[in-house]
Amino acid sequence: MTQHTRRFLVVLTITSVIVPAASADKPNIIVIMADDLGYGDVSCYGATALKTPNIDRLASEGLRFTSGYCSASTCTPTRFSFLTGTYAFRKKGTGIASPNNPAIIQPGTVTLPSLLQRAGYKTAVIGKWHLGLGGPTGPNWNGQLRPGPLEIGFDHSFLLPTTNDRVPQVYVQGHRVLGLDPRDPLWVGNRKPSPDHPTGLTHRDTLKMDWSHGHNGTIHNGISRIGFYTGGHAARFRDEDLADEWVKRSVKWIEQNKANPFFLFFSSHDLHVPRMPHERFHGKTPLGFRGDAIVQLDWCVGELLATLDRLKLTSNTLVIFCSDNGPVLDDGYKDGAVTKRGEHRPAGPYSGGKYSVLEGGTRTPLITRWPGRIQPGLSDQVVCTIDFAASFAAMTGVPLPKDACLDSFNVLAALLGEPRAKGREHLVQQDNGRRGNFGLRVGSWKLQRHDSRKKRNAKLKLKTRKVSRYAIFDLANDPAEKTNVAKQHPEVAQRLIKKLEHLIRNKRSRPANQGPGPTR
Ligand code: NG6
Ligand code: CA
Repeated sequence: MTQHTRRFLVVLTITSVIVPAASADKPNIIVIMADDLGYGDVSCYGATALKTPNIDRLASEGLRFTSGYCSASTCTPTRFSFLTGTYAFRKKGTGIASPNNPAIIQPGTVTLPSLLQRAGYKTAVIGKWHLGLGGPTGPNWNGQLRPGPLEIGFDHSFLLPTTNDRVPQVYVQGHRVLGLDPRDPLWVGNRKPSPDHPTGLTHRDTLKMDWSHGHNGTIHNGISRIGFYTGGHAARFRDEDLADEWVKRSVKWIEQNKANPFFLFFSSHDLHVPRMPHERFHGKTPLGFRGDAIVQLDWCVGELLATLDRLKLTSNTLVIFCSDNGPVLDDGYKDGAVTKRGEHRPAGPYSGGKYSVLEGGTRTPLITRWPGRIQPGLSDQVVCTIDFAASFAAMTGVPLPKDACLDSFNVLAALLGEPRAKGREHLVQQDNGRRGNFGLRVGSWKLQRHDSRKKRNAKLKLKTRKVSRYAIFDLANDPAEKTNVAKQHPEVAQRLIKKLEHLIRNKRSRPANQGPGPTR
């Protein structure tokens, strides 16, 4: 051993003694996940038709990623991957969840919140769930709604069970529908419960917001939904009050848990349909309710940041802002999103959006802020919401079990913007997971794989485009994925195809022997 190495080892030992598992390694964590928010939908990512001062504040005080991703271009698979650290396409039944969907993540699964519980965190999810509730027969709406978030690592949950365009419009607190009167039981189903049950088809002229496709089942609050329900009247909420309620509940929970390290998953419903923000936001943008819902989302971010300031938690809290999939304009209601779009580009420079494996489907705003620890700036490293599990486990010193979080990479250094830190080398992007469409990003290359099962597509009445099964794009010169360059770069195409097929078939992409410390 040279003198130099010896000295280095001594320094290393002393340092590890002097710097214990410091509280700085267990900051509070708030993940704010927007719903259907596109890359170009907020002003710090280039939107000019509206202003998002609070999200912009996060960006100016933190690190704004230009290659921040969610793993799927619909909600349920992204949320599944975010919580389990495993690609949703590996597990059946992870497509968009229906109103009576049983719990998708089974008790005993290692999840992001269960890892943080092991690190001593108090954990909560407040907002949209959309990952199913209850055992194999589905949710028992009038009884105990378990398993659910409390069985997979959350200490506290206050939920909208699915999405608000699906029935029912009630809150689920812990294992119960909040405020349910047992004399008026809640029934939820996918068939009209009686011939005279009013729906968006039979009572279309009474609606305060008309539907454009689907969404013509039971009417509540002047809006018809996907599916049917009766009863539970005392428990029903108004769409306009969702954001206020979740902010109120979150502030209270933060106040109650400020003495511990805490993890809050603030799962906004904005800007998913039906876009019905609180009346005070109506008309705040020229973009109609879709824009107004973005302003409401920004308000929520502002309230959470103000709460951290007020409780003096700002410097010890890592805040991450992200989205669950890319943008969509008409997602089933005539809410003005299409007619009032003007020059606004919801996906920024990218093509595609929600439901698509083009960049617009999964490349979304992603910002990390931790004052004093994260240097404000811009990062072009590839990071994904699926990586939070392995990254937070590494940050808080919790070992990652070998057979858990199969596709979650420890990109903590990149999330914190450490010098020369690297993000992912590769990322698989999926749509809703049923049609076999995938994207693969490796460096500035992008591979698209399109399902060739035309018959099945026809059955689903999906518009079939004439596309080749595989196409490659050079994102550095062609961010909009307009020109397939597979012919010019056959060897790259082959390499990417091999890589994607391997990543799909191999059942995991995180090496089983990944030790602590940053790995790609
Ligand atoms: C689709 C719905 C869409 C939306 C989506 C889920 C129709 C025609 N479309 O099936 O409106 O609810 O599911 O969105 O019903 S997500 O963001 O929660 O994945
Ligand atoms: Ca969504």
